[in-house]
Amino acid sequence: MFSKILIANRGEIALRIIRSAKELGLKTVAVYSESDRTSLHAMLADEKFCIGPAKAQDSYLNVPNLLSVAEITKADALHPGYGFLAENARFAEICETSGVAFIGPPPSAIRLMGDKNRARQEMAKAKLPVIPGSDKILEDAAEAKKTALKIGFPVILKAAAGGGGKGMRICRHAAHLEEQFPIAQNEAKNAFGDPSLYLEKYITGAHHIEVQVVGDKHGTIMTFAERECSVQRKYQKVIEETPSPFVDEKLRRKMMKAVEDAARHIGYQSLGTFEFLVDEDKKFYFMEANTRVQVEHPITEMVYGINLVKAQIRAAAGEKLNFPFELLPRGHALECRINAEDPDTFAPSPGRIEFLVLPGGEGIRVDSAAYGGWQIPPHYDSLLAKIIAYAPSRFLAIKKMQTALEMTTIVGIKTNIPLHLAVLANSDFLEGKYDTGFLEAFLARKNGT
Ligand code: MV4
Repeated sequence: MFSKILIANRGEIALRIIRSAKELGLKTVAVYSESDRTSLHAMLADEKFCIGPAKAQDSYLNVPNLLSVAEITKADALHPGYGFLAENARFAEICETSGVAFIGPPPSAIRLMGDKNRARQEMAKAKLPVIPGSDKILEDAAEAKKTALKIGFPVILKAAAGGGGKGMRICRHAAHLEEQFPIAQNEAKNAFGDPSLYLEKYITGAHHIEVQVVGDKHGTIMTFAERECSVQRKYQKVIEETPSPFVDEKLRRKMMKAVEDAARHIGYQSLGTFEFLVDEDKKFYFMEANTRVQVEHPITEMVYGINLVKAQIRAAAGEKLNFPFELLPRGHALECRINAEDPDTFAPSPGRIEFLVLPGGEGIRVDSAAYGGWQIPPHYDSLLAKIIAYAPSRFLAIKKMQTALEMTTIVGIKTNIPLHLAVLANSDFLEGKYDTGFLEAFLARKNGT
């Protein structure tokens, strides 16, 4: 096992990692930017180092500074969390060659999955169903049109270097596609430094369903029951739940087995998430795989009664994955992402938290780095807290979440709690009848458009 972990992140995920490291008996090193001096992650680690100015490019993404801190503190491992450098294959390589274990999959796996088009081709070879589309990078608009006419409209243009919805374009007919192609190419080049685009059939009314996997260095692969992530706005997840009200036992087994086989095919190690679209006929299609811990991992932890970050650290240290009980999901878990934002306009709402009361009690888990009196810096994402509710049934988990949200008090900034309460009171949501089109339609109705 390692002796000291450097946490190359901030916010709730940094605390999440510090907690797990402490439970494993490991020392922790926090890094923080000049605007994060008063952040909890810096206060709760055993050691802390300022690594640069507020801008992430100068601090949390500053590789030389991170490696200097690892060297000074003699940290033998680095946990990247999510975002920042978590899916940077080059960074993972640099860590390894500097003698610091990167807590994540091997650089080759990060690189493969980071190229969304290559990942798609490789997963098709591993017998995962993929969405019909181009089998290579599209050279120009004419080639895109030819491919689209073959598979039929609507289609979606995706950036090979993108992922998570960034730089995507839905095109409903040929003229639209020809017009959007150069714009999307330019956008991809500006955002990711790579203009490469591929194309897929656009699936309407689908569910966004993902399967958690964890692998060790001895060839053990474990998969977990799905997370339903269809409640999204602008490709940002808002509410996640497990199990999905849409997935039956037969589909669940099929998806878990398919992911297990695919992960084994590429020799996957560490935590990972395979994202799928599931259509109305319950056919599932691989979309992309994430090679990091995800924001929504706690709902899986709740229904399985395990700690995925501890498993991730132990696997990175070369331990064989074993749990002292059979891994079977029980009950139902929901996560609401509480953002510091205006619930109507979605504009970020940084500022000072004047007064804070977070919920608690049996079955409620709160992952947050917020505290009363904390000044939220405006430089980072707006995730303020994750409220996770666990109960024996979906109905009871929703009731518990509603109660928790009502008993939360955040003064000084705006949050999206009113939006969560409105969704949880919606009859379609309560009946479990929602897909990827749900939130957009819900918001349009709410605003009377
Ligand atoms: C799609 C899709 C339909 N067809 N691809 C969004 C996030 C990224 N991981 C992939 N995403 C999607 N890709 C094809 N071929 C639907 C989504 C999607 C979505 C689209 C519109 C509104 C909400 C959505 C929520 C989840 C996924």
